[in-house]
Amino acid sequence: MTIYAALRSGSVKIERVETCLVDLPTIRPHKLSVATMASQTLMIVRIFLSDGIVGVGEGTTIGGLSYGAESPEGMKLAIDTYIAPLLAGADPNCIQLLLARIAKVVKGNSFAKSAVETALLDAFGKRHGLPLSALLGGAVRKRLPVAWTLASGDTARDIDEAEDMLDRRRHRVFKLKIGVRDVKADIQHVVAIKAALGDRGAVRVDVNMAWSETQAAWAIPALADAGCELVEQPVASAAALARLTGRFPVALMADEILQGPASAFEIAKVRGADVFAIKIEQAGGLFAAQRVAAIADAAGIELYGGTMLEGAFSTIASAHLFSTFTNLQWGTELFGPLLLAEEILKTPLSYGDFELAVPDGPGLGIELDDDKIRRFTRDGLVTITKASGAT
Ligand code: MUC
Ligand code: MG
Repeated sequence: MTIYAALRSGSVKIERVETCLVDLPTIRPHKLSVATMASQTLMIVRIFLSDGIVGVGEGTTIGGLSYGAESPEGMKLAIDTYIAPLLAGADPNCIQLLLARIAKVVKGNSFAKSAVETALLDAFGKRHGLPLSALLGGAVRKRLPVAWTLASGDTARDIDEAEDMLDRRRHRVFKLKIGVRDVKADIQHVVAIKAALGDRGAVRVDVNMAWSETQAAWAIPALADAGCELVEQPVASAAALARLTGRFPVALMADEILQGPASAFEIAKVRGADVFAIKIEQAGGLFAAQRVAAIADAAGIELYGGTMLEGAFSTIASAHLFSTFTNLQWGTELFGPLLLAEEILKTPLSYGDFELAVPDGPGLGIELDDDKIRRFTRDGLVTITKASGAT
């Protein structure tokens, strides 16, 4: 008998797994150096248990395959074809055992795995009447500061948007997406926005790897002079980011190069960044993201709660995790649901006073609006009901 036999022994079983792709329009085009987004696709996974409980998880990326190696379509395929058959018939309480089983059979596919892990944790929390944060060790804060990304592609429009956010007390930290224009134009864009906002709004930039090392070395001092406080992933390579770190009076943050605990360890060994952007999907799930944060803490690297421009489910899964971090020096950017023009929850999330309230109900503590999801679902549901050899 293998260790996986325990997966068959519990009284509650996973009955079936459903996935769907939900296409939602954004409130305005969102312009990054890697893609311009007019819509966002959420890959929603639902795990149905024999006791009637349903766990929900989400996989999301940016611009199909423009940002990274996984697309929503690919996540759906990985779950339908390879992961769901490992879950069907198994005991949903054995989460670590299930994750180990999946890891053995499915290499990579971090985003798909994160969605499944979220759904398992949501179901577990619902059954035991505990919020997800409690399953991760317990919250140290109930509300999280949330930055907003200015990425309309137009300086004047970005300033108007920031003013509106300040007036409504929604956000006072602004991340500017740069790297599409030439470097001088990007610097002028940052200077103009910071000058308009003054001390009322903090300004950070995300270059999404668009610069060479020499462009970055030239631009970062000018950004610091303009009052920019953080530069996110200016260059593509970890080695170049490490060489740039510590040279300028501005913090440098790792995002794309941070692909789970092993990469976190490599970066931490050479103190190759001042800050880590923790993203649950990029890390390979909530537990892996927790390990990334532990490595950062041990290395004296500061933490930021990142987003893959996720919808409500991954946003709230991330919020539960970030609420447990003792150190969260740079706050979060969990604004993804606010970029979407359609509400998919029965009760919308609570943003206000520059923060997001972390729900305190069981599991994720949020409820999907099934009618809405049906309206925006792309190509129907896939249901896996048959157990395959998961022992
Ligand atoms: C990224 O690269 O950080 C986060 C905010 C945003 O606008 O894009 C994302 C991805
Ligand atoms: Mg980034």
